[in-house]
Parts: sequence; C-alpha cells; structure tokens
Amino acid sequence: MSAVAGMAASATLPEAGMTLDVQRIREDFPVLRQQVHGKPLVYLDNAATSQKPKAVVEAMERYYLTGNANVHRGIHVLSEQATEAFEGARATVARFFNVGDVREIVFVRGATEGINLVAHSFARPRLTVGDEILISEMEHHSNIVPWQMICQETGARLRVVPINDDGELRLDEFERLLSPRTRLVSIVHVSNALGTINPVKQVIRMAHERGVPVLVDGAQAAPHLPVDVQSLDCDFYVCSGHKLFGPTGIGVVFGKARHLEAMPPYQGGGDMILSVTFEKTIYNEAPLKFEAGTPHIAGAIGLGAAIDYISRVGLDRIAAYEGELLTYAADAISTISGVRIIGTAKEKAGILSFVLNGVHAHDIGTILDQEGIAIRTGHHCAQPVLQRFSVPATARASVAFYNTRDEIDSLVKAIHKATELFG
Ligand code: 7TS
Repeated sequence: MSAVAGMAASATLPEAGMTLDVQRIREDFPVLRQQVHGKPLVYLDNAATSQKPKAVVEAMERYYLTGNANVHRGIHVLSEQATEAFEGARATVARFFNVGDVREIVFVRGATEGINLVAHSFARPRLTVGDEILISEMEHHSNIVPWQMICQETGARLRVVPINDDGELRLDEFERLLSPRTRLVSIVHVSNALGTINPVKQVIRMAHERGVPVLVDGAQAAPHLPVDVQSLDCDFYVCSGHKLFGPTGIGVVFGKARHLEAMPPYQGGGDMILSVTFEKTIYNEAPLKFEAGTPHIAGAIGLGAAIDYISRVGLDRIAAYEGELLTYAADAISTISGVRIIGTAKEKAGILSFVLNGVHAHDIGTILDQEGIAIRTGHHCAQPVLQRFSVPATARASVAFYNTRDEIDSLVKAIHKATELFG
C-alpha cells in the first residue's frame, strides 16, 4: 500500500464486538467540540451533511501534501501512487456495498449527479412516447426532476407510487402501477424528509418479475444501514460521500456491469477514451467511460477513509445504536403538546421530522440555533411529500452515530422552550 493510500487507523475506535463507545468516537470529530451562541454544539443536521472524522481529513491532507499527482496518466512515482490510492478507494467502496466487480463502481460528484447519469445514459436511449418511469411520492427533488426532464425530451410519462399516512410506500399501488410500459423504477431507500426505510428488496423483486430495472437512491441509507447490492439485486445504487462522513464533491454510482457496458458515456473528454481521431473516438470501458476529465482524487481518497472508519465502527452496530436513539427522541418529542411527527413508518432510520402547532418550522430552527442545536427546517428538497402531509415545512432533526441521549435531551428542552415562547 502506498503512503497516500495507507490510512492511519484511529486509535480511539472501539474494537469489533464491543458496544459503541460514543464518547470515544466523538474525539475523532473535532468539529463537535465547540460552542455555538455560548452553548455546546448539538449537531442534528446529519441528513444535510455529516461531520468528518480526523482520519478523512488526514487522508486528504496526506494526499495533497505528499502525493498530489494526476491519475491514470503519468509513469512517474507520484502519479502511480495517486492512481493506486484512487483505485484503492474504488475497491473500498466496492467492498462496502458488497459489489462483485470493482468496475461496477463509478465515481461521480454525488447522488444527484449519479441519478442524472443513469437518466441520461441508461434511461433516455430506451424511452419512447408513452413509456413510463415509476418513482414514489417521498422522493428527494434529485430523484424527481431528472426524470421529468428526460420525460419531457422523450414523451415518456412519470408515474408516482403513493404513500400511506404513516409515510410508508403503498406496495399494492406499486404493484398496480407497474405496467407493461414501465421502463424503470427509481426509488429512495431511506426518505430524507420522513426517515422511512423502504422495502427496496421487495420492490426490486416485484419490478424484476416484470423485467423492469430498478435504481435505488441510497443517499440517506448508506450512512445508517448495511447495504449489500448483490443481495438487493438492484440495477443501480447511488449515494453521496458527504453524507457518508466523507468529503463533498464525491459520490458513487453502482451499476450492474452489463448495464454499464451497454450504456453510452455521460460526458466526453479525457480519461473516458481509448483513442481519439477527428473522425472517430473509441471509448474506454466502464467505469472510466463515465469519468470524463480529472476526477476528484482527494475526494475519492477521503471517501475511502470515511468508509474504512465507519466499517471499523460497524454498520450493524451503528444501525442498532441509532435505532435506539431515534426511538428515545421520538418518544420524548411526541409527548410535547402541539407536536406532530411527520413520518411514523414502522421502519425508520436517522430522521425525525415534526411540526409544532402555531409555530413556524423556521422559528423552531432559529430558537434551537440559539441553544446551539443545528437542525434543518423547510421542505428538505422534497416538496411533494410535504404537500402529501399538507405542511409547507417541517423541523427535521437527523442523527448520526456520534450523537448522544444528552443531546436529544437538549433538543427536547429547546423544543419546550419554543412552545413556551410561542404558546
Ligand atoms: N437523495 C436523497 C434521499 C437525499 O436526501 C439527497 C440530499 C440527495 C438525493 C441529493 O444528494 P446530493 O449530495 O447530490 O445533494 N438531501 C439533503 C437533505 O435532506 N438536506 O440537504 C440535502
């Protein structure tokens, strides 16, 4: 392993088999050790972006300070080391999602670019007038708008699977809407506005029984649950590095090899070609075919370090710990008078959205900020699902494995304060 690729394993992580030691984990996240408005920072905006352990920043720093070079080109030592580190990160991502073939991992800027890539290179060439793309009512805008754009260009139709009052996918409606015209299902794994965990394995099986491929938007699932793309059997899986404790500007598309091989490139440029003349260009193979131009090398290295870090903590352990934290928070918040939790699915991860009678979500956000508590308020880039619940905005607390019960207590106390101020 090169100096760049070699990750300094954090000394503060618990060993496998031990319970999650949150206080020790928090030492790896210096950003959490600060005061905001004179109060200890309580960071509960992890669904927007999560904080980075030192190991991530150090890996990126090491690359820039000691190993910076472009990849896939030079024959000099630094370039070879950078290529090794970049491709090593791809292998780390592949292992994390239990991908069989590392060539099935394409680096992109984030989940949004990943969905756009699949929309342009996979869906668009297959669509004609009257064809249908199926999404759900709980999608983030990035899993709505690209499909609307493709539908506009091709004459295809966007169809939407409704959800029930708890924010769960209506599987009966999904079955009904899967038609001979359905060309693709694109569905969120964990909703960023409700926290619902969708039964994606079942969705994929039902779609596949009718020969329909499935894209899963894993932006909010990958940081909270173990994800095994071979077991899911999804055709595409996308996620963002910055929600996965890695840097911004890097994300991942998993695509089945046979799809990636058959798909035309997304963008043209360097690195995605084998040879170019003015008459004809021969494209590189996947995944490089989809990675035109100099990639975000430091970003990929940082993401690899983030995955190494959370893999050592253990996704099973993270899921169990966060599940308890979420239940603790939901129980406490739902007892506050005037609170309505938006999203009460049986299976939830990471997210607690709520509204407070007579208090605008933005006012809750402002009061909480004064208490040092960071949450997100608004429509969370998922306006249709908020319309489904007839609310223009919610206050959303979203947890990560470094959050504590004490922090939830601070949140509950601050919400009480908001009710007193406005009640
Ligand atoms: N899909 C889901 C489910 C998301 O939650 C988000 C971002 C995206 C896709 C897009 O990810 P990006 O990294 O490409 O922007 N969600 C949020 C959020 O809930 N608050 O800020 C960003």
